Amino acid sequence: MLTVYSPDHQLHHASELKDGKVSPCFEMPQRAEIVLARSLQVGLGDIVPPQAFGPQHYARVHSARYVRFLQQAWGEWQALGHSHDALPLVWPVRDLRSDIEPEHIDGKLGFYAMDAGVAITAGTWQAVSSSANLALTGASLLHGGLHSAFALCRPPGHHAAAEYMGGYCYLNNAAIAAQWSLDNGSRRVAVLDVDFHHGNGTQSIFYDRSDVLFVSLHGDPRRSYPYFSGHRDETGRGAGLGFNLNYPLPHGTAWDGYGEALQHACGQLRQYRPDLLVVSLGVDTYEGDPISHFRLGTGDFSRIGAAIAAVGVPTLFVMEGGYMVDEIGINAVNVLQGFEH
Ligand code: Q9C
Ligand code: ZN
Repeated sequence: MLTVYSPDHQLHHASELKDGKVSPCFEMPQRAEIVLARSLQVGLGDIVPPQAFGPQHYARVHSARYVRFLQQAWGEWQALGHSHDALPLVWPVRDLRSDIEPEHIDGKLGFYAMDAGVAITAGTWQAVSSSANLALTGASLLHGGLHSAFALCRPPGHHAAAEYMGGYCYLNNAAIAAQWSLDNGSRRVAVLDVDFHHGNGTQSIFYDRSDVLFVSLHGDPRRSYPYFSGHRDETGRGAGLGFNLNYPLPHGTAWDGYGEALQHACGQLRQYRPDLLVVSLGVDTYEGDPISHFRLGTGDFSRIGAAIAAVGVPTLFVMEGGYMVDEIGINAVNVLQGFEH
């Protein structure tokens, strides 16, 4: 399988708050480098660079002002004399006003964020736009006739919605690729999200639509991030009713429970008969993951790939989470090899 990769991701290496201290994000540059190294080691296939797409493609699923904010935030932050990461720290929850975009960067950061896990740094825009371009390049390669491709995206994307970032995600790479495919002749696209965390951003972007089926397996939001979405009763709205399927799974889920839910999910995907399947590929379902609590073993990732292959449609894999850095390469590439065999 072909891998789309760019070293630009290294320009984003941010900090987050952990245990009352500022420390490097779990979402760190080594993640993508280790996946790339594993892809090369097993001879997965060619490594190709992204084509230059632009903000107009991101604005098909994000608002234009949000894309502009991402592009300009570091400059605004720097203009105030700051040199360390820009972190959102205030949010318009419940009855606070969210109809007026603040002018001050501190206000804008909170306005366009769902949590504090999305620092903006000097290289963030370059890294996130490049990450989106990897997914877009993958979509265009499949449009050209390839049966599968792997976009080694970093930063990840599935927590980012039309107008907010969150959970290490800025631009929703999977959603941008799905939309590009619809804009270029696909009639139905499905997104299967196997990251440990619910893909709230992707769900939100396509919630009212029947041309994108969103299916997600994840830790039950009663105990797991993002806490405020991912319940089973979120099934879509209006024309989108029935085109959003959540499989919240209990703490400690291992292959028995996971495989059963995945089989069911893949049955739904097959019935939908999409022209393209986009897989939000997180491997933070691994038993050794430092911030998640499923118990999948390394071999189980090959089974995920085989189950996805059985859906039988052109498939674009888009990298999302996975924080056990030592094993992230083996686990991610096992999915891709499981798909191919
Ligand atoms: N103590 C993705 O997997 N919360 N994002 C971390 C750590 C945020 C995960 C808390 C988790 C976001 C793409
Ligand atoms: Zn995750």
